Amino acid sequence: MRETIKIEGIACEHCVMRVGRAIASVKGVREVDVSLENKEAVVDFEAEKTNLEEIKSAVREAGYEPI
Ligand SMILES: [Cu+2]
Repeated sequence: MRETIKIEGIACEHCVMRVGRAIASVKGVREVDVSLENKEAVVDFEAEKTNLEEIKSAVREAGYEPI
C-alpha cells in the first residue's frame, strides 16, 4: 500500500534524514521517500503489518507533525 503523508516541520536535509529513518524503522514499511521540496513522505508499506496511524506516530516521535 502506498500513501503520501504531508509533514510539518521539514526544513532541511537533516529533517529529511530523521523523518526517513523514523518511518523506515516501523515494521512493515517497505520503502520511504521523503521530499524536502514537497514537505511530504511517500511510504510503501505492508497493510497487514502496519498502518498509517503507526507511521504517523513514528513521525511525531521524531519531532515532526504529520497532517
Ligand atoms: Cu532540518
